[in-house]
Amino acid sequence: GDALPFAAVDLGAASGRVMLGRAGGGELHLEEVHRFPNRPVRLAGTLHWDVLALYAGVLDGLRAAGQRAGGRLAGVGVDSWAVDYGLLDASGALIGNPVHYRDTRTEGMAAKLAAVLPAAELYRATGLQHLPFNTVYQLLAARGTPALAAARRLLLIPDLVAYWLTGRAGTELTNASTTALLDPRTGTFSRRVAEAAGVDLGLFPPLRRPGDPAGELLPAVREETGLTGPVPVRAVGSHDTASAVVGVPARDADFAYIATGTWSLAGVELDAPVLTEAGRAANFTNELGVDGTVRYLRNIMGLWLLQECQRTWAAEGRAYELDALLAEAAAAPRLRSYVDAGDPEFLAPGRMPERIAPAGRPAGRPAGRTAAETVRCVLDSLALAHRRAVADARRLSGRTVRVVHVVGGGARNELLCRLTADACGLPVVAGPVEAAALGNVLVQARAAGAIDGTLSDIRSLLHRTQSLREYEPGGDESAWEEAECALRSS
Ligand code: LFR
Repeated sequence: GDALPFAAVDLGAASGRVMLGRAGGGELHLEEVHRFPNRPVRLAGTLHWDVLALYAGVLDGLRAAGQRAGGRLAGVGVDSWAVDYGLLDASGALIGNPVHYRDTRTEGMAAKLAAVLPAAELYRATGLQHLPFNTVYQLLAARGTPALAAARRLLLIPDLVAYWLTGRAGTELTNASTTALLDPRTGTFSRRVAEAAGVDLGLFPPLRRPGDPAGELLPAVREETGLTGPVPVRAVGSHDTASAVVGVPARDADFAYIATGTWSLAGVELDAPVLTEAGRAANFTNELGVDGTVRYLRNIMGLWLLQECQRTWAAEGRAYELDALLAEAAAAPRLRSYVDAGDPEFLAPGRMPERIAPAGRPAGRPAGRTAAETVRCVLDSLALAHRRAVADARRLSGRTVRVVHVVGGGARNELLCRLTADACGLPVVAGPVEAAALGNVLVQARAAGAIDGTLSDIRSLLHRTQSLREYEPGGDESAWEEAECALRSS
């Protein structure tokens, strides 16, 4: 058939966007129709998401998408970062602003849960990498608060946005798998974990899978956005990383991926979870993907390190132009200093250049001083962490990896891609930058019948239609190996 227009709402930690994707008849085309900042707000000591500002951005974006598409859309899908949620009261109203996963309220919660459910058992039950902000720890921190007491429903962020658009509530599966309350083998909630954490599973509306219907735009929403006719909303991989992995333009099965943005999510796609103790020790996660797949990966701090440096410099009146900084960083010698880009020490916002410098002296090397040296330190550190995650993913899963796909915002960072190829000793295929939005559109398009096929057919379509860039590994891999050893023993 002909290509149909779908809107993909893709909310990232730094910005939200609404993309118009046209898919069908062998075609795939994506354009950005609206982008808006996502600015967290610290209020009364707690870091929040400004979720109504985000929702306003979504409405503006849907209006823009409708205008581009002649007033009619064949569907809407919503994805965002994972883990976080809003609470609704008995009338369906939002109770307070959702708390940001970088807030410190979860400090000490892992130990508290481990006292009733040992970490090894939690891992066997949920397969999730230990991250201090996993939903289960947030709910433990919220225990006994008036907000949680008044709550009748809990909606993960993309489900909350979809609820406002449609009036229908559901819990999308790929994102539910990031709560540390879901059993990845069965795709159902774990009563045992919920009981140990004192979580009322009744707060979660029924699970739905990517591709499932999720209602239609409410008449009031259509009016506000100028859209005509019924507009179906469909569940997609509502965890942005799940959509981004759909958007990997792989040609065969032997690939690793790194979904880059605020985070780097580096790993492989599997048919079944790997719940081994070795995987737990290596801090590998089993998140659920589209079509029954498992995203076996590690969370690495990602471009957050760079974004936060820039924010600090700008606040100090030294706003640098990113391209100039990157050019200077590219000319700097490699691996002069590096840090462990997986270290939770970098999780909280603030004073990032300072926090990066003191730790960046393994083996007695000097820390970066200029902004460009700091940037170089960050990118070398990310490449090192990518190398380690790809190697661990191979080792722990037994998967063959012949190529590394870098998708998301980092795919346009040439230095990062080149260093990643060098560090991994593997070719890197970079792009698409908007992999999450593409994955969102493609899952909708398939559910709507505009395209068909398996994930691998979808990926061939991506490979044919998207512009990609290849980086062959160069330089001496042993320098990376040495740095990795130095980091491990520091
Ligand atoms: C990336 C991401 C990661 C998740 C982190 C926090 O945008 O969704 O996958 O671990 O944000 O939600």
